[in-house]
Amino acid sequence: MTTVEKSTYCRICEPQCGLIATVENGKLVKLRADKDDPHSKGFFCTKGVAMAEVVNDPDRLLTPMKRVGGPGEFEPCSWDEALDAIAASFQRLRSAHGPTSLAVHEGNPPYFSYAAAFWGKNFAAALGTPWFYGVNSEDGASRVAAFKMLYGHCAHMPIPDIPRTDVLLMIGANPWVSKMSFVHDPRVREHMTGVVERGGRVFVVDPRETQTAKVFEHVPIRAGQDAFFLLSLLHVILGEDLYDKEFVARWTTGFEVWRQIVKRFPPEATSERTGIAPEVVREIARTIGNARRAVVYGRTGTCTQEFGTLTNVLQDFVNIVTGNFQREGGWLWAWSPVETAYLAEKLNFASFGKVRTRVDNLPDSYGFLPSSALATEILTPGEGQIRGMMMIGSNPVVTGPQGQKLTEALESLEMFAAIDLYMNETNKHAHYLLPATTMYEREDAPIQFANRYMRPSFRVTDKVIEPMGQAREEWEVLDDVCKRMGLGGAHMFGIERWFAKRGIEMKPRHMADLLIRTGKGGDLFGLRRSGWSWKKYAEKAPRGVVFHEEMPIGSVRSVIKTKDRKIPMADPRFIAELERLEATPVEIAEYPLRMIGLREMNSHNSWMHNSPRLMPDKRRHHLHINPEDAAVLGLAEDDLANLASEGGQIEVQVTLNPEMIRGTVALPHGWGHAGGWQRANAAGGSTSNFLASRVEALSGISVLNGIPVRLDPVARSADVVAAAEDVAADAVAQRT
Ligand SMILES: Nc1nc2c(c(=O)[nH]1)N[C@H]1C(S)=C(S)[C@@H](COP(=O)(O)OP(=O)(O)OC[C@H]3O[C@@H](n4cnc5c(=O)[nH]c(N)nc54)[C@H](O)[C@@H]3O)O[C@H]1N2
Ligand SMILES: Nc1nc2c(c(=O)[nH]1)N[C@H]1C(S)=C(S)[C@@H](COP(=O)(O)OP(=O)(O)OC[C@H]3O[C@@H](n4cnc5c(=O)[nH]c(N)nc54)[C@H](O)[C@@H]3O)O[C@H]1N2
Ligand code: SF4
Ligand SMILES: [Mo]
Repeated sequence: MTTVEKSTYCRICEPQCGLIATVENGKLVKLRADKDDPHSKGFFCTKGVAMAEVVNDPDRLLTPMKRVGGPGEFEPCSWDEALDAIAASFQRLRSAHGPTSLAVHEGNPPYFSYAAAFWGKNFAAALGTPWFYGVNSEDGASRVAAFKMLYGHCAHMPIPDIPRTDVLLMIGANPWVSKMSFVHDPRVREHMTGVVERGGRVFVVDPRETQTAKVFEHVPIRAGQDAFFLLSLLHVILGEDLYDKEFVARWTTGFEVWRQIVKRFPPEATSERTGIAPEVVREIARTIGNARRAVVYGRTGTCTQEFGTLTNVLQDFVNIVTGNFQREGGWLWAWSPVETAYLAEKLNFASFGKVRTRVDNLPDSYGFLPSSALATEILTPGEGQIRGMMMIGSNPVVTGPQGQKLTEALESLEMFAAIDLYMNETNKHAHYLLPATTMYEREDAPIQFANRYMRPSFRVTDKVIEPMGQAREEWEVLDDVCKRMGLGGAHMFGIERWFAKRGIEMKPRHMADLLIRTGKGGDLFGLRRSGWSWKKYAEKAPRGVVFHEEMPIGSVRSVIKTKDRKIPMADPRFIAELERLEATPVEIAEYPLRMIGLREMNSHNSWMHNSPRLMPDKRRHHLHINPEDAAVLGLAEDDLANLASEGGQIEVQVTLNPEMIRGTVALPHGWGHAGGWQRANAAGGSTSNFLASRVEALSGISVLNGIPVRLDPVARSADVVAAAEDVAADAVAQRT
């Protein structure tokens, strides 16, 4: 038996922890933390280690499959048969109805492969369709919209300089579980506790007393009311002259408009909506305003909500008016050894509103159209109706809104092909399933993420094992389909496709090496002796390089790319959203509770639930509810209840959780499986997003947090009801 250990890195979530893979006779048998990795220094999590179970999962898709019956009824077929059929059908649709009859949908996991991330986009360009969909609409679309409107660009995003800040206001993020997002650093816990150790403060604004909130100062807030909290924060900062007048005068326009607006929002006027006491708001505002260095950071909790864009804008306003902008300890545009953001900006990849959906007129964001538009676009006749689709590693029936309606649309497609590790709840409706390699069966480099490292780092990895079964990399499959369609290959530009037809082609590795060598850390093809190339990383620094322990800071001017090089604070779209916010009622009588999500340590969106390590037999899906709310409804631990919103209805099992603020319930997403993953299917649960039906029109983001819901116990025996009434009476007695 031959056993080898190989250094590689995890690409499940954003920290990209260094791991050691143990390979026995060509089989990946174990993954463990790598304490010698200079970037992660031994940090890892259970999901990273459990990935070995996914790689070897007997339920994994390892041969191409062809649909032979109803949804989920497939039989193995050859690659040639599958690719020929897909290419012929796409070609037929393209000739008969034009390229806009085709669409591509890319999920989150393939975005973690640099080749799949770029070639997905290339594929759509080669087909000639503008319909490139993705899950950014369930993730960061509103943040992208806010950045685009404020700074004129979004490919290069600001990150919080936590290692050097004195005050961190974290809103709607839970890095103790998520490990942080839109910023990469495995050591984020240390950076955050470091703030407090240096005598600073960390506030965590969240409707739930999360794992992160427990470690720092928790500020409970009613779901979806963050904009009001931020307006009051700005009221105090501006009213008490705690802002940076010089910065505001030099770099912004429209400040005066907001100075007037926020006067209307003293903390006393918003506390009923937010649930935050006025003195708490004042305390946070003064702490930020008086700090030498402070930063506000929000993530999915404030992105995927009814006023996602406005909330993101207001978060940034706090960073802007306090001058904590492109300076130490503030909101920073990271230095990067590889300038992917520059390229993305130049090629207009990271666009916002460049394309709009045909029927609902929703914008693309970061180049991705919103999943919520898919069903309508497939079902509505007319020019540009989607008839053929390529789906690359996504599961919008579970992870996007109104999945129960999407299935019908998917069944009506003339050609639906999907590249995935599994048959999931979405691609079970496909005509062809194509097996993808996992991250350990391909080379990689974090090219697409390089601009967001908290401590600028870079590395490459070779594949750790050969592709399992007949699995292929996404880019190869996409390229092959294009070739079979006579398009030359999956390339962005006509000239590249022209050369490809003549055998001269840019492969992912060529592109990667070009980006590496011409970036700030690159060897400029020999001109910079100390610089790096792919080969040099692989040979001289297989665990990677940390370029800077402390982030170098560029100029303010370099990151504001609006025409007049100022931040337009009074963009009419912000003002219109504020009006809409003020006109929105707090309570909807029929739906008295608000539902939010709950990202679990041992789940990763919808795709890791088949791992025995992550999904032991006893693990269950629960709706988390404050015990007092439960008592009032007559619900006890593990009771079943109907959970309904204006978008749908599901059955849930409740768990009483005092971490929940009253009036807000939390349901983990990604459950309710019915795919080809046996353990995941057996785990039960229900799909939270069947209840999600609203979309924020400004950015196209789905509203997944703060959804108005009602909860009703399912009919139960008289005994149980009587007992529940006693509990409710006790709870009421205790309160009065
Ligand atoms: N274990 C695990 N880790 C993951 C993932 C996973 O599925 N599992 N997914 C990865 C992905 S794809 C992403 S994008 C990142 C996301 O990274 P994060 O955004 O940090 O992840 P969440 O845990 O969803 O944090 C959102 C927080 O917002 C809170 N929240 C909900 N509604 C509101 C609200 O109205 N106001 C406020 N202020 N807070 C609210 C929630 O209670 C929650 O604590 O995580 C990544 N990491
Ligand atoms: N209610 C609610 N809904 C949410 C969220 C939330 O917080 N609350 N979070 C949202 C967020 S932030 C995100 S990013 C989305 C994710 O949404 P999606 O990307 O749609 O879902 P995932 O579960 O991440 O995985 C999709 C598919 O990718 C496959 N896959 C895994 N690895 C690979 C690979 O290497 N190659 C290929 N081709 N396929 C692979 C998996 O088998 C799975 O079928 O979910 C969103 N949905
Ligand atoms: S934290 Fe994320 S990147 Fe690190 S091991 Fe866990 S899943 Fe992988
Ligand atoms: Mo995400």
